[in-house]
Amino acid sequence: MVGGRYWEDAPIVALQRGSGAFPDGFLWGTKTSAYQIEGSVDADGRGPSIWDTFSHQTGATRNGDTGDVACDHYRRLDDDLDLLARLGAGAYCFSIAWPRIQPTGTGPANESGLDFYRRLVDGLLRRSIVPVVTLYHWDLPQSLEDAGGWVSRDTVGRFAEYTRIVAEALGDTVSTWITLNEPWCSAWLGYATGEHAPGIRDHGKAAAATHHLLLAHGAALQVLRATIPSAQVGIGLNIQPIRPASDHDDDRAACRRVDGNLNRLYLDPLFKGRYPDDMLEHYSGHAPGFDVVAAGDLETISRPIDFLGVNFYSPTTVCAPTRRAEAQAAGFWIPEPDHRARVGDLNAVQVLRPEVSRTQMGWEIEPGALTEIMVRVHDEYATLPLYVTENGAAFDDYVGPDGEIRDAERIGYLDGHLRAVLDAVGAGVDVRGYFVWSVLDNFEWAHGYSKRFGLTWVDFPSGERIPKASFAWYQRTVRDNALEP
Ligand code: GCO
Repeated sequence: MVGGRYWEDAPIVALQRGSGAFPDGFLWGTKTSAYQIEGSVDADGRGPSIWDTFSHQTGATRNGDTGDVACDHYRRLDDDLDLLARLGAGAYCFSIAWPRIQPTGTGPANESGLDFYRRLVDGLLRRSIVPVVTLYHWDLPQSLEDAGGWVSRDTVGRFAEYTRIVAEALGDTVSTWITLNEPWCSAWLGYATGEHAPGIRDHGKAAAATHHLLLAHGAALQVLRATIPSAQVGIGLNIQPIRPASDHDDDRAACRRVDGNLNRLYLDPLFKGRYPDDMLEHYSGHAPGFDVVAAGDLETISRPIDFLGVNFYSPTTVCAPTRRAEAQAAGFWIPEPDHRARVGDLNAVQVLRPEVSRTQMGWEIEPGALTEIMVRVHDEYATLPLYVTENGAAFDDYVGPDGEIRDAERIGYLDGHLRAVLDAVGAGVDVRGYFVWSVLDNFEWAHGYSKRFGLTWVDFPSGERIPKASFAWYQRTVRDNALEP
């Protein structure tokens, strides 16, 4: 809308606010991932992953930080399990490090690697916490990357093999499985922008990686169905509303491209069994791109899943690169250097609304956008159960002179997004649970240890854990199955 501010005229998802009470049986949880917390990267036969290699490259991460030690969770497992028990949330989602199970990504299982996860699962069950397993949260064995990584179709077969090993080892005790966490990040941050491991910058490879990741999801789903017939299986996607900075055709076209890359490129194959035509066309000039798609693949990818995991942090607004001046004149802020890397090759520029608060990551805080994306999945794709499998925020936390961490901003963020979940439930979306990212401050990928997302402060040099104010707040929320008024 030329001359106006898009968001002033934007439709607001205004639904009846209820009592703050959640449905009976609502699953409360927290989530972590292996490389971000475990450390002990050489212990008990673990092989190197692409994140070990990448984080040790000069300039790849903030401050040169690596996951070598991280939260030292591998060695502090029992204490962390006690911390989870103290929190009182009924579920905990963690990921399995593939290079602990198969150090080179193929061959027989490394039993001592499996033992760690057996101990973790047993420890959770003894504390009456439901384990939710993510099979892949970005730590591909380095040997597989050396053989082509997700650009190679062979990795799909390797992932199915790994899934079978884990399913056979944990199938008796784990019933909820997430095949992949955020395949968009693996493909586009890993192979297109190079911000993440393996640090490659090639859009054709990122497109091929997208397909192979989705195919790996489909292959793992088949293995899980065959090995654990009663398993509940889903995938975790980082989906979010994308808005145009104005009604101008060029901004709308930019918005559609970003939405295609981030949302439809994953939702369409999973739920409709096809890739969006505009995206196939967009990447047609890039090799190998979607030329890697073979007959039958989309049937494998679109086999029914039991739930969708929604990882949500923020919505995104974009304009066309030719319309930066108009966007600025309309009041948007365009960070310099802009965030174009995030939406590389899409001919779009991310813009920010100056009056909307942001987290320490620079991500706009708009809880209603979570309602919006869940309603969209429900209306446009499928009515299957949804879990918010990640939601949370990094803020500039610090330990006060009295030893307390008063992270009121995080409590506000979580409270707002949980109300957005209730709005989605009120709108008829079957939301079954919510997982906070994260229970501990941890290794935030390329940002190293500079971004703290935890309900618990981690003093990285000593490993000491100090629950923040948000920890106590989440304890109460979980206990009451309701938000405070
Ligand atoms: C992601 C990952 C997590 C992050 C979290 C905060 O979404 O990037 O799943 O590993 O740490 O989302 O950025």
